[in-house]
Amino acid sequence: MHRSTNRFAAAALAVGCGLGAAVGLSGPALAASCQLDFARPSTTVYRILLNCTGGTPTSISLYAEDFPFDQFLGNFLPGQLVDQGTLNEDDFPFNREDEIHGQVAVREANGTVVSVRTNTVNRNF
Ligand SMILES: [Ca+2]
Ligand SMILES: [Ca+2]
Repeated sequence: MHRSTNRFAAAALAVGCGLGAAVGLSGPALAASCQLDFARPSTTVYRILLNCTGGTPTSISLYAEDFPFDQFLGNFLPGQLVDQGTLNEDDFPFNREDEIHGQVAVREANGTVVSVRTNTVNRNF
């Protein structure tokens, strides 16, 4: 009985150390960050513009901020076109300003992929 309890404690300790090491490696000074913006090549679509430091963006999940829950809009590639209607997330009953942010998968120089939240773009899409 004691033996299994100790084994569990050791496993928990190992997991705890692993998390600590991961946090240490991606500390504030080295953390990747991404700036989100949209270009409008035509009236019906927008192009996703991502400017990331600390790594290369590989994909982005877009979300619309809607209290109390964020609405998932879909997974996209950097530079991909998105329909205007998708980004116009507050369109009923009033067409209000829309709030879009992204969660980006960024590949760091050492090959590690981290998840980075972008700024929020407030615009009438
Ligand atoms: Ca909203
Ligand atoms: Ca809107």
